[in-house]
Amino acid sequence: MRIVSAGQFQLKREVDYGSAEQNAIVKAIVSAVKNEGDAALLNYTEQLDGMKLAPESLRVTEEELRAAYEQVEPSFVSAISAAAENIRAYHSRQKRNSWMDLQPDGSILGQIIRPLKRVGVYVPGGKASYPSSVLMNVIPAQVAGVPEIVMVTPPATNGKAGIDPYILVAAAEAGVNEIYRVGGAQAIAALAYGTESIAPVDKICGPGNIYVALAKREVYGAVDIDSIAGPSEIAVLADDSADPAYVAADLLSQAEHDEMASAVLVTTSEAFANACRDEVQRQLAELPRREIAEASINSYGVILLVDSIEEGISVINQMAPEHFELIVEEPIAYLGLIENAGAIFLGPYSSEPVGDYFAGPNHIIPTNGTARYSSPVDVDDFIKKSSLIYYSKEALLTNGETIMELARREGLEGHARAIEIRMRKEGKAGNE
Ligand code: HSO
Ligand code: ZN
Repeated sequence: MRIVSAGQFQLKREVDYGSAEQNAIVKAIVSAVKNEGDAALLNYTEQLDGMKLAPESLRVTEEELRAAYEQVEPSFVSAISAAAENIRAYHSRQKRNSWMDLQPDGSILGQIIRPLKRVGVYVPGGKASYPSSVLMNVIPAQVAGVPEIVMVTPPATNGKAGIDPYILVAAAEAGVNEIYRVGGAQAIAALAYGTESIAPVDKICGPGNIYVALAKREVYGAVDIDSIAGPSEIAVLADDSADPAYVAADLLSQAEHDEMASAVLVTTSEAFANACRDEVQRQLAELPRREIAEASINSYGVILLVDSIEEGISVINQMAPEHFELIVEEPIAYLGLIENAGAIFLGPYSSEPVGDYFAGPNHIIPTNGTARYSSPVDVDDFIKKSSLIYYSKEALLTNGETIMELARREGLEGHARAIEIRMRKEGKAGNE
């Protein structure tokens, strides 16, 4: 890991918009499924996933779910259910209530909160097919009150025939209502437009490969989509009270996700910087996913030296990292200074995987600097709001002239007259 002074550092990775060819393929798949429904969906599933399915076999049955429970260790079932419970408890705190305010003039203003009716969650079939991410997408929707949560996933996970039983168990524990064995752009199109076998949804979320990402962009507007997550990022700000072995382990925990993941250490101590750098090398040598982690550390790993913790936080605020660990003597004292970070982990025991799996907050968090203006996935992503206006006669008569003034300023006489006709009737005509 390079050690540099904080001044010259800039982390920006390109977002992948796909090649012209990939975009063309996705457009063709999406429009075929939109126009031909199941026929195209099954065709692409045979062509691209090598699985010939009948429409009746698209949906995963209760029996298959029960069988999945037999195929996983009981310790996994209890771990995933404990995690689900924490995630549910945390997200329950985010629930919003509808509200109504009764005004003195008898009118009522309010906001009505409703869950989306039907949500689709995409679960990829490759290396990054994580049961924990199933929980993180599904539970907020469920807590929001979404009655129909649909999961789609390719008919084979990780090259093995069938859907990974760990994914199925996570889906069942999270409370998914329907599961279909379809993946890729064709699955996204089916969710967006519906087919004979899959009813259309209101929103699609969940990670996927470039074809899935492009398909989500393609169908956006017909449905809502989540934001497209980039490679994982961790930034640690530590002083020399921290244990270099802990910090190195945390940096590697994200580096192992992806060759393009980024792990950054910011520190006030040169001795600590050296110790961490050496420790990263030592631990890398022993890591099963060494190749990925090493590529990430070599390209995007860096140690930045700063003069003070305050300066370190200002570097962090500029980066707006997905995950930020603050491991200094009194981390709470600095909390007020942290402006841009998707998730904040304080102190030596809040290692990032605690958040990835278990504590309760969501692990789908804005990347690539977007924590400057956006937030982790939460219950709000699965609700919509309606404004409510009930104006009493008194309220209209009191405010009618003002409303007409604004309407006429905009040259919208029809608007003004809609008010005026009521004022007249009540004997309060405006300027004749
Ligand atoms: N750290 C990842 C989430 C994850 N970690 C899933 C383990 N499994 C999000 O950046
Ligand atoms: Zn992770």
